[in-house]
Amino acid sequence: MREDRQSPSRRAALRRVAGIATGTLLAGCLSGEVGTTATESTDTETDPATGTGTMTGTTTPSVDHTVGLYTDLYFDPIGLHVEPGDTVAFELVSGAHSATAYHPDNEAVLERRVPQDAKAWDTGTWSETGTSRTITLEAEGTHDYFCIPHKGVEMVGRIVVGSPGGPATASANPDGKLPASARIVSEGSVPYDEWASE
Ligand SMILES: [Cu+2]
Repeated sequence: MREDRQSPSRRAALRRVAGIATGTLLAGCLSGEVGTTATESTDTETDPATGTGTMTGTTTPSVDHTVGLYTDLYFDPIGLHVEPGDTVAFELVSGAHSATAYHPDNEAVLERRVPQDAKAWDTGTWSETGTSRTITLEAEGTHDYFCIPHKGVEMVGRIVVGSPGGPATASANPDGKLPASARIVSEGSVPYDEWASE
């Protein structure tokens, strides 16, 4: 079901907007597992009910990679290669989305598609356009993830941490087509437009 997606030129325009936003709006922080707060942030408030950090200032921990979340229902890049310990900022460009690992502890996950030693990383669903939620990925292998509201319309993504491996490499993602782990490693990043046009 790709009919809802807009033209490449429109997406390119959105991505340019995303680039601007990346430069001006700095990320929130939600590092590692949900409930932890980045220790290097001095302007973070913690909700005592959930322990979830909420960024209130304009500084951010260092971000190694950025993935955009779009109201046309895709992650861009759809495939990303990172090193263990790298941080990835998920930037909400438009709409309301989440980036949620296929980990049995996360909502609506029927099968594990992250390495056995991976934490159940999840940004949660949010709608504050222009803000980011950041995770740190330690567990080496292939991490598939999805958007909670839009998993049913193929809003899925893949991050390879270090070398490919784990259950995501053993079967096709049940919710959407994803680039092979080896390709992600060789290209470093697979843009959504490029992938969708193949
Ligand atoms: Cu979504």
